[in-house]
Amino acid sequence: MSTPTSGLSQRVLDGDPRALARAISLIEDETAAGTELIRQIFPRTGRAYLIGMTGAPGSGKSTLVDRLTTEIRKTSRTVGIVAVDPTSPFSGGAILGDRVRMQAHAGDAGVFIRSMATRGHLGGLARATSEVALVLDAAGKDVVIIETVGVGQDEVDIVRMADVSVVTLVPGAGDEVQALKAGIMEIADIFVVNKADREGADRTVASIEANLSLQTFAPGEWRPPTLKTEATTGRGVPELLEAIERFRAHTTGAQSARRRQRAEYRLRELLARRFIQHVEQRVLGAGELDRILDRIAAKELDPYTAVDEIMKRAI
Ligand SMILES: Nc1nc2c(ncn2[C@@H]2O[C@H](COP(=O)(O)OP(=O)(O)OP(=O)(O)O)[C@@H](O)[C@H]2O)c(=O)[nH]1
Ligand SMILES: [Mg+2]
Repeated sequence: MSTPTSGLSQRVLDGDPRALARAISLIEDETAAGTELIRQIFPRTGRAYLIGMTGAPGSGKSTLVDRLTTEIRKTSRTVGIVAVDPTSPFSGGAILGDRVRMQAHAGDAGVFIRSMATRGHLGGLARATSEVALVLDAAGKDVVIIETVGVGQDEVDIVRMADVSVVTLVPGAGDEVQALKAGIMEIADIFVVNKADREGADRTVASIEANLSLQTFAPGEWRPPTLKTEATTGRGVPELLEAIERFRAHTTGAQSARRRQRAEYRLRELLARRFIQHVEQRVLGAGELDRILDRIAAKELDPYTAVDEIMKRAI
């Protein structure tokens, strides 16, 4: 193929870090070249193991990801990291912070780190993140870690796309267990109480366990373990990697179903987006959407009737 990205795709497949950075920017900016790139690399994806790491802001996710990466590198496997920067629209502090915290791997060619701002991805952050994960996968990274703050639906969707979801809490977070999005609690495959050097770690573990005991697990079904870590010193991190490996072994049979689910989610999301784009660009006339909205606001039109009419014209 002689599309402009094919050279780039090849360099991505070769694992060239500059090409990776460029490819990720194309995806982040939602360009046609980014889409073309995904098309080209897609057949070469599916080898990487995706670890989703989520939890409250400041709970130590980045520090933990850094330590976990060190642990994974001991087994010579390569690692790609995507840190989704939750807060700052201008990417200042948090991203800089991630860089500093993950500096241990700065000179390691087996590790690629990228931060992504949430800006510009309204509703599409999960898609952009999953596409970045595809790029790192295609580039041959054995493990891809996605770090995101567990605050919203987008984040739940991101972590749902991973092969394993790790949820991080901190001591004194008895209330936080309640406060954390129910969705996040439900998707956890492994719980981590980080900052275990602090007072109250055991109480937090107990409150997670109490929460888990309300659920029933079928015989042979995975019951999320709760581990204590101290990311700053690395204590408990080998055990975290062990738990991840245990989960992986336990779910090899179910992995393809989980990935199929992921593919379904992606397909539906993409289809919905394309359809809405089609309606906006080809079906509705200029300013028509606004006029429909005005009529809905004025209660002259209900949204169901509006959608029925648009559907009739679109199909
Ligand atoms: N005492 C203690 N501090 C920790 C531990 N792990 C991380 N920290 C500190 O907690 C702060 C936040 O750590 P980060 O790794 O940036 O946390 P994060 O969850 O990635 O933060 P955001 O991405 O901003 O949500 C830093 O100052 C870390 O040094 C720990 O085990 N014990
Ligand atoms: Mg972080």
